[in-house]
Amino acid sequence: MPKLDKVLIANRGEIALRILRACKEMGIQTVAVHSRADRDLKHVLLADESVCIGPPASTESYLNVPAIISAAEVTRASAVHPGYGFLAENADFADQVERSGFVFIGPTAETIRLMGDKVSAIDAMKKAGVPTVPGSDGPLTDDDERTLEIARRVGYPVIVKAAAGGGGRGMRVVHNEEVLLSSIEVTRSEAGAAFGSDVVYLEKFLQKPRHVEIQIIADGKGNAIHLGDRDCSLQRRHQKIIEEAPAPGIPPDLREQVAEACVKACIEIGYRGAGTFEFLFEDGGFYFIEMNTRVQVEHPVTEMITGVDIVKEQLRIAAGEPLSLQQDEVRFTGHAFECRINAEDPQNFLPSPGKVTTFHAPGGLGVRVDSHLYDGYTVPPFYDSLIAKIITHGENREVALARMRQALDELVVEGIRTNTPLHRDLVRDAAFADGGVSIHYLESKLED
Ligand code: MV4
Repeated sequence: MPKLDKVLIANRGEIALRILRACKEMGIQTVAVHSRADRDLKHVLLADESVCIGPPASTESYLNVPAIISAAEVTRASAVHPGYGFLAENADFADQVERSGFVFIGPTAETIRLMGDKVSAIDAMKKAGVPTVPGSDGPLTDDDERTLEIARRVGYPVIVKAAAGGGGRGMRVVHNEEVLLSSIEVTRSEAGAAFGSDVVYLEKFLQKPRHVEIQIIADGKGNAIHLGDRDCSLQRRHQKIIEEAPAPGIPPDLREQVAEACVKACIEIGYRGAGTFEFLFEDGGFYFIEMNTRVQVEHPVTEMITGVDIVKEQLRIAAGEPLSLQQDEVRFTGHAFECRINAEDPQNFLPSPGKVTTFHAPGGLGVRVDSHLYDGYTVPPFYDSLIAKIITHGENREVALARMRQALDELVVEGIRTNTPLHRDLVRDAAFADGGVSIHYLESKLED
């Protein structure tokens, strides 16, 4: 059984701090690796050891596999936590970490590869009884007559997606048969250039779905549980803005049934670690689209309604320990929201890096702030603009939302621009307050 006595945190910002806190609580030593632009990150200052792994550009630091493995070697770390983004879903990285004798805190490289290919992911889930979107059930071939037939059966509009894409990259909506074959060719060549694979597949295009996802944890030894669902529909250009748990207005029996199908799928594929099943939810039906094999930005809303520390579970699983609880011990309590505070111009959404002269975090009962900010910290221009997550919990959705209104009113970030004004507006939006807006709601609201 691998002993986790020292974890190298292969990430930055709020999630690196989140991982550090879980390690400290469990008595695990921490190694921070950071770029030259990130010497002043809060978790770097708090870590037991830190190693500078390269220049500011992420390609030469946080994506620099040899530099990260070397840092693990020189610090004699036992495991690597990838966080989210960067190398978190890179199967070759997971492979190299394990081949170098360290524990990769996540699923096996094989599982990451299976889920990275959306065609094989959908195939595996369908076989396990997870509901999927009607579609080509596999890659499109060069048999044009067959392709036209598939689209006719599915019904227009359809969406053509790159098997190696995901998260909104490499897809194209097709409204009629006249442009199907040419659209497939364009998607193919874009996919080939962007991902090195021109494999594409086709699905029915759902026009007004919600994005609902299910959190699972599994020990890789045949045990898996779900921690319920989240609604992440409020997004702009595939960037989530506000998430909540549970997803509002889903019938309890349906919620349970889909979550149980996800658990069964995890057991069937021997899943290890934390994972998320992404679904589109439309007209009372769930349709699996992708699986994420990492801890997600929005994991705190699930933690708030279950009391389960998902990062600690990841560390326990990596150490070969059992999950800390069984399914019948998971208690869902109340409702939680998360607002993602970005360092960006509230008018045009352009990044707004620079020195934070004042940072006052909100507080009070049911308020959690996951942020690496402090007075005098300079937000570098090289990375994504997430600077804080404001999370509120309450006994019901109304209380959690009222707490979020107050929390956002208390938040002060001076010296840089942030999207706080947008959040203050959204938490007072009537349709959002009703619950269950579609993935298109925010973008249409911003248009007028
Ligand atoms: C879809 C879809 C409609 N129908 N698939 C975008 C990100 C990627 N994870 C999958 N995406 C979509 N797939 C079918 N069959 C609409 C989207 C989509 C979307 C999904 C989730 C959250 C935000 C979105 C924004 C635009 C499109």
